[in-house]
Amino acid sequence: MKSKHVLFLSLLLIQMGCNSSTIDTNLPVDESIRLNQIGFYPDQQKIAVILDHEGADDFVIWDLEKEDIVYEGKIAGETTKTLSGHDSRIADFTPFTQTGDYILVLTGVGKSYPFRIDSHINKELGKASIKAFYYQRASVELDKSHAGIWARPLGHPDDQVMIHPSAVSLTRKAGDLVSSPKGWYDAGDYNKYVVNSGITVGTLLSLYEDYPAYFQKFDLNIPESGDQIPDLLDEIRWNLDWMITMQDPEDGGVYHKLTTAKFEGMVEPHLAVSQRYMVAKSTTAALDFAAVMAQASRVYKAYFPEESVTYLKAAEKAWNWAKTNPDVLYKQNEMNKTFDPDIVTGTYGDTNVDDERIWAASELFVTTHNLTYWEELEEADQSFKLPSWNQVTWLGYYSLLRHQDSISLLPQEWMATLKINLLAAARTQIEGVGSTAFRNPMETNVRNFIWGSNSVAANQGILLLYAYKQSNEKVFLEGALDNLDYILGRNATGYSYVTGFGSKTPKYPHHRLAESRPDLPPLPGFIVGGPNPGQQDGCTYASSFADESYTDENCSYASNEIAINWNAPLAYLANALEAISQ
Ligand code: G3I
Ligand code: 9MR
Repeated sequence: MKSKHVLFLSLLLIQMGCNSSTIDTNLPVDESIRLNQIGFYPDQQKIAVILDHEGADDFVIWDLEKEDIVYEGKIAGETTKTLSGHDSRIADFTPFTQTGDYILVLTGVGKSYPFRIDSHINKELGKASIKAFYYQRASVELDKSHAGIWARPLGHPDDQVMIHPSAVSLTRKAGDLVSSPKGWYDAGDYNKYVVNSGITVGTLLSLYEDYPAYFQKFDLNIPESGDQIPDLLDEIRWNLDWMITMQDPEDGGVYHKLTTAKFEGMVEPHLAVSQRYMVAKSTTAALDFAAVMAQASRVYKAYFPEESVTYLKAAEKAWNWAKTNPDVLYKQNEMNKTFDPDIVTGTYGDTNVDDERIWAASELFVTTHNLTYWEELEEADQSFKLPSWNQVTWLGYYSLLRHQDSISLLPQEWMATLKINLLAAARTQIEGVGSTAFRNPMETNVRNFIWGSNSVAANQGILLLYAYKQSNEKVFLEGALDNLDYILGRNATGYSYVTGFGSKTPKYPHHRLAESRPDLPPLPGFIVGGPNPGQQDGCTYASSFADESYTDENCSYASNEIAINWNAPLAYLANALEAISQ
């Protein structure tokens, strides 16, 4: 240890009134200091939450390179209670703006995990959150040059997918084989579900549409890197190539999912070889498909004009199918009474298709300007609803707002209402944040803690970024940063919930790709589901409080699984913040 460092620690210990012989000069990390474990932008807010430790009021920021104190601060006086009853106070060091690597030292207590202040603080996270999709690719070998230690043989060619009796049509009998390769594995399991792919692709395409310039030079080191197309669009195409095969070419209907009958074991993809099935068409799948294909049609037009036409035709065909089949819901339990074999994998069942219809109509309208689609929207519910796989209204409305200049034929009043509702929801989102224990929109309502709650945090961040874009009010940008701070460590468990990003990160995610290779660190860049008091997996949790209902155990699919629809909003949040900060 450098002599200056020893001197600092000695001075600190004297200042703390401690006997240096009773304290190790390597101060321990104290987990009651909760902060973003990646770090902060120089000119933005920087706060840590300190739990308990009454009487410890002083803190310093210690520069790890200079080995020096660079900032001294006092913890704010007001105390808030966490859900489980801890006292929470705030250490605010926003005025400190110097780039570098630091720890926060709470005098007399201990130090925080390290963090960085940097004008590109979320760049690597942003990339990794999209590279994660490459790791989820089906039907392809991942080679060393792109996947490094996570290289693996080809799994799930999906060129012999069996038509399940629930999916029979005039031209496809039960037992027929069809080809439906590529796509991303949905989550910790290896199945592919159209509904969940829908919101995932929609969120990623919107990220591109919102910040196209940022993605022009954005190298993901994927096999397509170096071609004429932005890497983000190359990666999304891997899934679009699969999605388009989920449409029955005969009638335009879209199968709900491509799946094994039961979940596979915790084995590598090339060893997970059970028969895969095309299962039941559904209205939700058709409309989500229509929305995605309509959006893809305009996004890829400049790069692949022919595919752009194909995408739009596919979208219109799916839309028309949904028109004549408006309420074909996916009900797995009922289906299993009629058809063999039983299908017991993810359901993504949804009893309301109004939001899927709004999303599809919005995307089709933006792409075609055809007033038929506007007619579907004219009377539609315009109230704000945070996007999730079963609530996609605002994926469509975000698109309408993004393209408001090119769709000026819509009644101004109707568009104005959308904007008003967006801003009001964003304001509600940040209202009360100041009195929550972790200074976060998540904690303003205990109902935010559902299965996949971390994606609620990310989607809240997206809402706030749209509000920021529409209004330029900095308070919304700050709210979005609060959401990312929450995800990366300023929360009730002290985890940074993204694998490989931060000091205390998930090591045992419910993720077959990772669990089947326990010799390797978990694949990086994946956000886990997060606190979920439902605890439906029956694993052992250390706490039953909503915001602490998380366990870093392989068994915990209800709190520690990964999923594409959770990574997409993380990717949006991290990359949009980078794009905005450039
Ligand atoms: O709709 C009700 C709502 O009315 C109620 O207030 C709320 C209270 O918790 O529950 C809501 O239902 C929940 C539903 O998600 C919608 O959010 C269910 O309790 C909850 O069990 C359900 O969890 C879903 C889970 O599958 C089980 O079906 C998750 O959203 C969904 O992300 C997850 O997805 C799985 C796939 O099936 C398979 N692949 C992995 C993937 C991730 O775990
Ligand atoms: O591994 C499955 C995970 O991807 C799903 O999200 C979860 C809920 O549908 O189910 C997991 O599979 C479990 C199954 O439901 C019950 N038996 C144990 C399986 C995990 O080991």
